[in-house]
Parts: sequence; C-alpha cells; structure tokens
Amino acid sequence: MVKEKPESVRLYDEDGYRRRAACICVRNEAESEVLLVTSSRQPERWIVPGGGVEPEEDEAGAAMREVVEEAGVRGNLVRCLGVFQNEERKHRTSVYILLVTEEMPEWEDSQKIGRRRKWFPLKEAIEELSIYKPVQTSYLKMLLPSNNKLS
Ligand code: O81
Ligand code: MG
Repeated sequence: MVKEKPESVRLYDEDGYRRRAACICVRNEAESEVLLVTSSRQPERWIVPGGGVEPEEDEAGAAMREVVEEAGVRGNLVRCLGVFQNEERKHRTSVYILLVTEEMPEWEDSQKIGRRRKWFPLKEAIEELSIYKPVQTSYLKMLLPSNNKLS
C-alpha cells in the first residue's frame, strides 16, 4: 500500500503498519556507545535515527539512507536485530546495527533543521529514551551484555 505525504511517500505493510527502518549506530565492536540524534519536533529529546522506507528500496537500504540524512554517518551494517512494532503509532521498524566508520561534519538534517547527534554510553542512551520512546528502548536493551552473551 502506498500513501503520499507532503515531502515523501509512506509505505505500509499488508497489516496497515507504516514501514520504517532504523540503525543503532555503534562506535566500536563492543557496542558500548550508541549515537542518538535530537527529535525533529522536540529538540531537547534524543531518539534513534530512522524513518520511512521509500519506494524501490529495501529495509537495509532505507536504514542506511536515514542515518546519512538524520545523523550524517556512514558505516557497515553488522546485523539485523529484528522488526519492532509500535502499536500506538501503527508502524513497524526494521532495526540494524551499524558500525560507524565516517562522521560527516555537516549533513542534511543538521543544515535543514539543526538536528544534533551525540554519542552516549549504552546505559545512558537507554535512560534518555525510556520515557518517550519505549519501543526504541526495547531494542537498545538488546545490546546490553546480559542479553547478548552466550554462556
Ligand atoms: O520522516 C517522529 C518522526 C514522530 C513520528 C514520525 C517520525 O510525521 P511522521 O509520522 O513522519 O513522524 O510520528 P509517529 O506518530 O508516526 O510515530 O514521532 P512523534 O512521537 O514526535 O510524533 O518524531 P521524533 O521521533 O523526531 O520525535 O521522526 P523524525 O521527524 O525525527 O524523523 O518520522 P519518521 O522517522 O518515522 O519518518 P521520516 O522518514 O524520518
Ligand atoms: Mg525519522
């Protein structure tokens, strides 16, 4: 299903959920620091960069495009964490881990809307998101050592 919105096209899955993709940008292989960006609507709040999948791109491509636009970083996709549903907002986000290799000094959203980016220790990022973005909090928690060590 396709629906137009002023600046881009929104795509929906077969259940009517808007399709989104996002990257948890990590600074090193330990995945102990993550990059958050400021909210477009509430610039004092921090969020995981991501956004709507556009026509003729797949989820991984959308995730990498969104972090270039919103956070001004590039890197290598490490793995997909899964698809996370926001029941209240009716969207589903495919979430990837991106190991950052390049931080651009200026990027689309820094210039257009003054969006900022900042590295946070994982635990602090979880705290920042826990009030306003419970679904984003749930996927960041998957990076906690207690959740991803074998043994
Ligand atoms: O543009 C969120 C936007 C906002 C989201 C959604 C995000 O108007 P949109 O639907 O495109 O805005 O709204 P919901 O209701 O779909 O979740 O969340 P909210 O809670 O502020 O309404 O704003 P933010 O997380 O910044 O507070 O994110 P963005 O404007 O910062 O990107 O848009 P999106 O990320 O899904 O889509 P695009 O493709 O990035
Ligand atoms: Mg977005």
